[in-house]
Amino acid sequence: MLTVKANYRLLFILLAIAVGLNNRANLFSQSPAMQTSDRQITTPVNLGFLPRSASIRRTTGETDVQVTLNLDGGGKCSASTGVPFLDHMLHQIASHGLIDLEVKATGDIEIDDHHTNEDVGITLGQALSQALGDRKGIVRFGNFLAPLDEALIQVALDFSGRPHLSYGLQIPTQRVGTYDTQLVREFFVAIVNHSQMTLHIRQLDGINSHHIIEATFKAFARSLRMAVEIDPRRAGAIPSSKGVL
Ligand SMILES: [Mn+2]
Repeated sequence: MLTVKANYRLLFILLAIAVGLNNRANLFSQSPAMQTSDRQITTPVNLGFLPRSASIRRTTGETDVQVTLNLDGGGKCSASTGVPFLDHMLHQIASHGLIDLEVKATGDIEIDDHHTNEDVGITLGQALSQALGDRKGIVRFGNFLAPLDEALIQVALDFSGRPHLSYGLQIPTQRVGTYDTQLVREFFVAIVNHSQMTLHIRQLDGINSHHIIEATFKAFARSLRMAVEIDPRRAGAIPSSKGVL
C-alpha cells in the first residue's frame, strides 16, 4: 500500500519523464540534419559552407574518368571503373566517409588495371581538393583505427597542403580477385598528391589481403570524414596558425 507521500513522489517522477521525452522530441524536430531514416538523408544543417561538392572529368590517352562528390552527403555511391575490387573500395570511402560519390571510368584495362586505378585516385584527389576549396572552417586532421576481423589498420591524415604518404601495409598476396594488391599504394599516392594531403597508414595486424585492404579504406574513409567536417568553433577560419593551407 503506497502512502500519499509516495504517490506524489511517483507522480512527480512520471511527470519528469514525460517532460524529458517531450524536450528530446522537440530537440530532434528542430534539427533537420538529425532526421535521417535508413538511406534517406535530408539536407544537413547549413553553416554557410555548403554545398561542398565538385565534379571533375579527366581524360587522357589511357583513361577517361569522371568523379562527382558531395562532402556533405549521406554515403550514396555509384562506382563503375571496370575494376570490380576498386569499385568495392570506392563504396567504402562513400559509405564510411558519408560522402556522396559517383565515379565513372573507362580505361585501358586490357593492358592491366594500373592506369585506371591511378587515374581514379588522381581525379578523386582533385575533386576532394576542389570541394574543400581554401579549406576554411574544417577540422583538418582525422584519424581512425579500423578492425576487420583479424585485420587492424590505423590511418592518420592532415589536409596540410603538403603531399606525403607513409605506407605501412604488408599485403601477403599479389592479388585479391583480379586486383593487383600493389595498386593500393598507387591509389593512395595519387590521392595524396592531388588533394595535398599528409597520410599515414599503419598495419597493426592482419593476415587476409582482402581484410587488410578493406580495413584500410574504412579507416581512410572515417579519417576523411573527421578531417573535412566543419568545426563550428573555427567560425570559418582557416585551421592553421600560418593562416594558409
Ligand atoms: Mn569486402
